Amino acid sequence: MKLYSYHRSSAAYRVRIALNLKDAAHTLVPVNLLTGEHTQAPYTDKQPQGLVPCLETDDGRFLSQSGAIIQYIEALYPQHPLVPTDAFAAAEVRSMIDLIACDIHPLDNLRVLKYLTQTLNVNEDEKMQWYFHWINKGFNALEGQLKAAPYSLGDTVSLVDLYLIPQVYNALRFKLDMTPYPNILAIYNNCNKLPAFDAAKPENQIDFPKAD
Ligand SMILES: N[C@@H](CCC(=O)N[C@@H](CS)C(=O)NCC(=O)O)C(=O)O
Repeated sequence: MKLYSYHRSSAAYRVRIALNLKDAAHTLVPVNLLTGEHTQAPYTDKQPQGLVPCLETDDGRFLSQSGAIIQYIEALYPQHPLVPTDAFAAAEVRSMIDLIACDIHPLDNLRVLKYLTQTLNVNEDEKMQWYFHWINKGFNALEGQLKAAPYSLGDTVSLVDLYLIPQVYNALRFKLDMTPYPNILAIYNNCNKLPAFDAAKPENQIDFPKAD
């Protein structure tokens, strides 16, 4: 399998963690979001939305959307399941990952922040106000739902951790005050002690800029 990835992409970061946790053989192919490589062919022939990540399967098929890609990886590698078998617990996982993937991530995504500044002429301060508003709303709701002992659902790493850790990484990069979120921060620190999470970090990717 090949994963088309960008070091700082939260959506690609989720998939990188899944591939590492499952010990799935794969190659990472960097796509440069800063030069706009993702918005042009040949990348858009693989991912028509012009977003990362995209997975190329061993038989040459392409799959978009991090959630769908993780679902495929989970089906290929069912060992160490990322979702509990209990119906309610599985739905709770879905509820928490949707909170991150649908209600935080798209609002604070690069293309949305760029649209605010470049098309709507929002200034840098207002852009950051927007960013913090949506991430705080999401983290406030999530903080109380997490078990934080040591991972999002308790003793076992789950899909929630795969979505949470990249979102926290992004928040820390933008210097979000994490004081109101001790559970979220504890889970972040605990997950990052695991090799699968560590190897998936932006700074451990081959396309991470040397000067950063
Ligand atoms: N729902 C998509 C989101 C993908 C997405 O938004 N990717 C971002 C990086 S995290 C991207 O490619 N952004 C390019 C841009 O904003 O121009 C998924 O989960 O795969």
